[in-house]
Amino acid sequence: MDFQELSKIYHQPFFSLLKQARAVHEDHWEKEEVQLCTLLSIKTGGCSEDCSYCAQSARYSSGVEAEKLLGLDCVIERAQAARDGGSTRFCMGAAWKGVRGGTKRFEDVLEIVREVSKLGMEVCVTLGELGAEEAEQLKEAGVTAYNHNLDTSPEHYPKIVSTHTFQDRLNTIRHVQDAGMSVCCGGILGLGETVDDRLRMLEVISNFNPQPESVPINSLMPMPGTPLAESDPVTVFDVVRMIATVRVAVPKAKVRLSAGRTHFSDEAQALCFFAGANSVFYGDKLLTAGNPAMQADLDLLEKLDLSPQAPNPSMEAPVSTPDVPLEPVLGA
Ligand code: SAM
Ligand code: DTB
Ligand code: SF4
Repeated sequence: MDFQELSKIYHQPFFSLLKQARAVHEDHWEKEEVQLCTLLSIKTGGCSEDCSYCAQSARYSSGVEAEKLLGLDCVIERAQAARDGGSTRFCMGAAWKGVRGGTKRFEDVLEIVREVSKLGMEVCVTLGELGAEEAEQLKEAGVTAYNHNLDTSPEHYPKIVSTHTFQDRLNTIRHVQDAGMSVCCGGILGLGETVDDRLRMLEVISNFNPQPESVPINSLMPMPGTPLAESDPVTVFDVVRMIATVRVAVPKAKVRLSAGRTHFSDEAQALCFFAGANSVFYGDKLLTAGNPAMQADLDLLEKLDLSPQAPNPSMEAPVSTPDVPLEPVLGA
C-alpha cells in the first residue's frame, strides 16, 4: 500500500477504522486466538550501537550492565519453561550490532538454536545485522523467524540511530527473506516521530515481498539514561489506530502488541485486540524492561474469550508474489 492509501485508512473516523480493521481481521483469522511469545535476552547490554531508545547501548548510563552470551543449558531451561507456560514462540534477543559467520559467538548461537528448535515452538532470533550466509546458517539451524524492526520512517531513522542506516536494516531483511525465514518487522511509537513517519514506516513494511509474517508494534518504554528517557508517552488511541492500520495493510501478519503493555489498562489492550492485534510477548520481562505478569495476561484473555494460539512449529515462511519487485522500496 502506498502512503496516500495508508493515510486515508488511518485518518478516517475512529469507529470506521475499527470497523474496517475488524472486518479485515475476521476475513483472515478465523479463530479468536492470541499467540503467546516468550522473549529471552541471551546477550544483554554493552551494544556498540547508539539507538537512542535502547537501554542496552554501551553509550548510555542506563544501569543495564553488559553480560556474556548465556550458556546453552540456561537457555534450554528457559525455553522449556516458556513452552510449559503455554508459549508457542521463543524469541531470543542479543544486544549486538550484528553477527559474523565463523566467529565463536555465532557458532554458539547456532548451537542454541539447534537445541531450542527441538522443543516444538517457533524459534525467533533478533541478533542485529546479518549477511546472506549467516541468514542461511540460521535457517539451517532451525530459526523460523528473524526479528529486525525498521522502528520508524526512513526520514526519522537518522535522528534516532547514527551507527547504522535504514538501508542496512533493509539489506538484512532481504537476506532473511532470501534464506527462507519469516520476517518479523515492525517499529516503535513514541520516538518523537509524526503520524506521517509511522505511516511511511508502514508503507515500506507493507511493500515487502513477501509481506512480513509478523509486525510488532512497540510503544516506547522510556529508559533512564537514554536520550529518549523523558519522552512523552504515546496515547492508547494512537496505538489502536496504528494497529488497525497495520491489520488492514498487512492482513495475514500476526500483529504483535509488544513493548509498553505495562502502561496500558486491560480495556486499552482489549481495544488493541479488537483492532487486529493477535500476539503478545508473554512473561514478566521483555529484554530488560517489564511486562505484565503471566497470570494477568491469561486472566485478560479469558475475560475477552480469547484463547492462546495452538503451536505451529513447522510454520513455513510466506512466499513472494510474482511480478512485484523483490527489493524493499525506499522512497517509492
Ligand atoms: N540488537 C538487535 C536489533 O537492534 O535489531 C535486537 C534487539 S533490539 C533491543 C529489538 C527491538 O526492541 C528494537 O528494534 C526496538 O524495536 C525494540 N526496543 C528496544 N528498546 C525499546 C524500548 N525502550 N521501548 C520499546 N521498544 C524497544
Ligand atoms: C520487538 O519488536 N520488541 C521486543 C522484541 N521485538 C525483541 C523487544 C522489546 C524491548 C523492550 C525494551 C527492553 O526490554 O529493554
Ligand atoms: Fe543495540 Fe539493538 Fe539496542 Fe540498537 S536496539 S542499541 S542494535 S541492542
